[in-house]
Amino acid sequence: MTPPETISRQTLRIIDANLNRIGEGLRFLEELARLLLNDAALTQQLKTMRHEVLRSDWSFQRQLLQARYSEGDVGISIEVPGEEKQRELPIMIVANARRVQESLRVLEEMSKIPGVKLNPEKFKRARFNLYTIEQALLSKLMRQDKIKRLPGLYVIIDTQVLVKGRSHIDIASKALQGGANTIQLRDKLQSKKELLPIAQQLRNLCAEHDVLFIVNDYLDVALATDADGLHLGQNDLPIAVARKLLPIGKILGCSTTTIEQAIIAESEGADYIAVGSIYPTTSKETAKVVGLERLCQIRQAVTLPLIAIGGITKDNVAEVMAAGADSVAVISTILQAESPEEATREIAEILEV
Ligand code: TZP
Ligand code: MG
Repeated sequence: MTPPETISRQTLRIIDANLNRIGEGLRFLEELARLLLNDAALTQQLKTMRHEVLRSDWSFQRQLLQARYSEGDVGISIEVPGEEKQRELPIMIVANARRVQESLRVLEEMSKIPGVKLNPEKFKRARFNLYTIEQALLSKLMRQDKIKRLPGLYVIIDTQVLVKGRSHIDIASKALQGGANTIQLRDKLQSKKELLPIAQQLRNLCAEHDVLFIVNDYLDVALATDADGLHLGQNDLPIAVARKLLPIGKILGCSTTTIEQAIIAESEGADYIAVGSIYPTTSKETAKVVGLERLCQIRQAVTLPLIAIGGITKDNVAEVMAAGADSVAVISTILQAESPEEATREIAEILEV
C-alpha cells in the first residue's frame, strides 16, 4: 500500500495565504454590496461564495494553521509603485475583485498538486462567478447617484389622463415648479413616432431642473432620448433582459402587486419597485387594489426603494409613507387638478416633513 502523500509546508502556506486573501476580499465586497449599495441579491451571492470557497474540514484547517508563518512572509514589506493609499470606490471594487480572482486562480492550480484534496473546479466556478458579480457591483455603483435622487414625489405624465388642452410639457413644468423630483412619461395611445419628440422635450426639461426622467414601457424610447431610466410592468420586457440592454448607468423600475413579484424584480436587477394600486384608481383599468398591508409586507421582503402608486392624494400620502414607501407616484391628483403646480406642492410639502 502506498502511503498517503504529505503536503509540504510551503504548499500549505500558499493555500492558507490565498484562502485568507479570498475571505478578506470577498468580505470587503460584501460589505459594500450590503451597506453602501443596499443590494440584498449581490450581498447574498457574495456571502454564499465566501462560505463555499472557504469551507473545508477541520483537520485540513488545523494543518493550514500549523503551517502559517506570517512574520516570515517576505511579501508583507513589498510595495508596488502606484499602489496609492487613497482610492476611489470603483477602483477599490476592481482591486479587491482582482485580488480574489487571482487567489482563486492560485488555489485552482494548487489543487492539482498530488495530495492536496481540494477541488479545482470549485475555485474555477467561483472565479467566473466573481467576474459577473464585479460587473454588477460596478454598474450598481454607477447608478447610485440616480437611485439616491428617487425618494420624494414621482409624477407620471399619462397621455390618457391628461385633461384636454393641456400638454405633457406644460404639466411637467408645473409639477417641477411644485417640487416633483421624478417625471415619468406614460403613454398607451400614441405611436412612437408621435411620442418621441414629447419624450425628448420632457427629457430636456428634466435635465434643466436636475430631475430624473423615466420612460414607461418603451426601452427604445428611453434609449433614443437618453432618459435616466425605464419603468416596466409584469407584462413588459423581463427585468433581466432589460437590464442587459440598458446602458450601465440607467435605472430600471418594476411594477409589482405581490411579494413574490417584488423579490423576483430585486433578484433580476431592478433598481426600484413600484407597489400598487394602494387605493382604488381610475387611471389604470386593470389595476388591482393591494392596500397598505401589502406595501408593509413588500417593505419587509426587499431592500430596494419602494414607490407606492394608485389613488394617492395629499390626504393619504402620510399613511403611505408610514407604511414603508420611499416615494409616491401620482397621476390623476396632479394631472386633473385645477392647479397641477399647487397639487404637486401640497404633496411634496408633506413628503418633506
Ligand atoms: N399602476 C398601478 S395604479 C396606477 C398605475 C399606473 C395608476 C395610478 O394613478 P393615480 O391616478 O395616481 O391613481
Ligand atoms: Mg408597462
